Amino acid sequence: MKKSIDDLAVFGGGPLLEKPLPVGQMNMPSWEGFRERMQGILDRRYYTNHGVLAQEFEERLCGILKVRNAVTITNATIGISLAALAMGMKGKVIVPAFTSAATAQALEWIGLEPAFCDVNPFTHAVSVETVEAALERHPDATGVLGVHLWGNACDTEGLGELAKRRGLSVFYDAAHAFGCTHGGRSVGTFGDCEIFSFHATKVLNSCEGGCVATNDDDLAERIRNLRSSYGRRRDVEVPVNANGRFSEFQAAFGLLSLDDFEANCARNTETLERYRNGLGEVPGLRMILPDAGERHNCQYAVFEVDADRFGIDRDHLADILGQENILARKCFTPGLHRCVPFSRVPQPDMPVTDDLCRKVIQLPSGSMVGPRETDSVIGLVRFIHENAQAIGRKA
Ligand code: T4K
Repeated sequence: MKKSIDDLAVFGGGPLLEKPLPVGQMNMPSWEGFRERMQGILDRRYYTNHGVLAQEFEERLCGILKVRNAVTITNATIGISLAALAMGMKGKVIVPAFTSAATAQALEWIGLEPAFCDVNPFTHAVSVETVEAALERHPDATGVLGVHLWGNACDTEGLGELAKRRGLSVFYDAAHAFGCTHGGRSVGTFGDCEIFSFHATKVLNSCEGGCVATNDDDLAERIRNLRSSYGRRRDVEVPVNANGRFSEFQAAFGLLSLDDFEANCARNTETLERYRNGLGEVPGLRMILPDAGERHNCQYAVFEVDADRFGIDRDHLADILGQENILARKCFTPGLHRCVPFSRVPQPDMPVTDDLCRKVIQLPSGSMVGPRETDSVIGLVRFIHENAQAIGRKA
């Protein structure tokens, strides 16, 4: 650990860690399991088109999510696009400005207009109030795409009631929330459908990949028909044909990742607990905790940095950590209302989103982050806080 601020890499010292420590899960299967699954694919000479592994994966997903249909898709971005197409959405869709660019861009790709709303400062997610405020600006909106940020579900009851009252469709970007519950009920069963991501940085990893979960059989069938001519159960009419196929290689990786899922969640839970014990009381840091009493994948270690109380601002903190090979992520900067192509038209103020874009930092977690690495990050963040004034003077 650093003895003085002169030891910080940002001032010319050696980095704390030898190799970069990324944010994200990076859960990899065992070589033996991988080889066995790959051999099966080569033996069958069947690589894609909703093969036996994709079918097995979908069945297991349905069991875990407690949902009738889990339609696997190339990735979550394509999943959102195909789901919205299959739902027959038109015109404007209310979507939070504080989320991954993929959420809104998936709508833009299919000609829908993302109409941004602000988020709740405590949960970072959309709420009935923030959606209602956006509906005042966009009374012609036809639907709401909520995002279960950091694995904590939105107020699905409130949003469901609002949607019913206003005749809106509601669906959810659940890219962060695989294996989580809300009120004891599995995420994957809310709204018209929910879309998960199985990117390498997510707790369930099929390299790239995702699925659309829904209890609406007709909607699922339209998504299957959109996804590919293979894997359909019934032939139903869809507006255009797409390719959102999920390959056997993705399914193999996903199945192996499912085998490790419980252990990965347990490790994540320990890491978050360690961060909470080590950083929970540091002035100017607020940790975003998993919702109490819910099942949670605990995949994200997310904090808000209050520059005045912590001593330096989030950007400076991320820069110092980066030089020490701790790759913290500044989420999701800038807000989507300030990003091209959306910023080309006048956008309303999103004060909470703008504030979070200045404050929110994601610290490393996942399979590359054991107790030793977590303690290194904690020790360094505490050191930076304790020496913030001196660092500020020297910078
Ligand atoms: N909705 C939400 C709310 C989302 O957060 C996302 C994606 C989506 C929708 C769309 O889901 P997908 O269409 O991707 O299924 C990353 C991820 O690519 C993306 O999945 C994620 N959210 C987004 C927030 O972050 P990048 O491009 O900034 O990260 P990337 O891929 O460069 O990886 C981050 C770090 O991990 C790097 O330091 C390198 C390291 N890494 C990455 C990969 C892929 C590895 O060490 N090994 C690897 O295999 O977007």
